[in-house]
Amino acid sequence: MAQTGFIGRPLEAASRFQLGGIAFAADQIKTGHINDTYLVHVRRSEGDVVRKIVQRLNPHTFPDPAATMKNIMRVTEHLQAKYAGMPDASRRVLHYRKTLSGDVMYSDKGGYFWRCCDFIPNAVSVDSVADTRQAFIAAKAFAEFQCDLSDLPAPRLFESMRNLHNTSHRIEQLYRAVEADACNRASTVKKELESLHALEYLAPLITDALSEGSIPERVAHNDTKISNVMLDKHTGNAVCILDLDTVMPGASLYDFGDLVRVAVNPIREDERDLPHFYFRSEMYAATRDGFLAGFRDVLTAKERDLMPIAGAVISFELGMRYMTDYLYGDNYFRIIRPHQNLDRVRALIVLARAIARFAGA
Ligand code: GN1
Ligand code: MG
Repeated sequence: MAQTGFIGRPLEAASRFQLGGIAFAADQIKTGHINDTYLVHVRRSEGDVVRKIVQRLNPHTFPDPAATMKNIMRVTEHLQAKYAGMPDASRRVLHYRKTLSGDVMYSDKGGYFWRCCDFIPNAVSVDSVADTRQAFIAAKAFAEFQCDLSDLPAPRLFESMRNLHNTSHRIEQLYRAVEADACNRASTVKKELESLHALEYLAPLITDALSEGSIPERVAHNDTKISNVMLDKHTGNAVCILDLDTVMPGASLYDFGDLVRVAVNPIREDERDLPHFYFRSEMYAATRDGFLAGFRDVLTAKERDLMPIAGAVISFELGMRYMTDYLYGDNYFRIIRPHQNLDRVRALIVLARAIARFAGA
């Protein structure tokens, strides 16, 4: 599976970290739309082989990698201290490695930033939710993640991606993209734009509650798709939360909404055969129960009230983000075929409508 075209760079980057051996092979991991991720094999001086995850940050998404990485180090060190002495402590949270000069990132000749963390053994990551047990486990794990960070000492985390879940701001961005019409695509997506327009009433539901203070600000993960939780290979239980770039101040409902977006959807994010879509209500119930179990009694009544609609808000928002990217020519989200972003938009419109209908909104 080694990607020879890519192999030089991750190995070169890995060699800049304190790994106790020589990195000799790299495989690209192709999940994720933003960063470039590699599994690197390292032969240690003792003769055994260990695995590391080496990642190149996308500088367009994360314009201040040092601040993003500072957040990640604060979060992981907080969790490492919390889990110390517990069973499986070394797998429960990511451990980042320092460079030979003691930094948390290596900057290559092209100005790209790289980081390196330990590989989590005997665990798997899945792209879709197989059953209600898995939905429950993932939701509980992300809720516990938020809870375990609720006592993170000041200062407030840096906003590594401002307005990531500011849904009204996403509408403005979409309008600007339509106006710019950089690739002459706007006239071809009129129907989809109208469908998105009809969903705009969803935009203020979470962000306004947050800015008015009727729901609390919490440290949120902000990207809670199921592939971002590692599951134990044998038991299926949650082991470790991944993809910490967007961990920053947010709302419990951003994370819950994104969990619902993935769990209730039986088809792929970019599915073209939309008649196969149906709303998986049992997955919604399992996600809700897992999230409530992970939060125990911490969620406020207002947060609980907004839970049913949160998945529609996040699906609509992501639909607008994909549409914006499509109109500008597919520069943000990685695509592997033409019009993939538009297919994602169409699937998300169907999904947002179905969740809104379910929530009675
Ligand atoms: C992106 O690259 P990945 O898969 O971690 C995006 C999320 C979207 C997700 C949709 C930083 O996440 O916000 O929900 O795609 N991450 C960023 O699959 O924009
Ligand atoms: Mg992500």
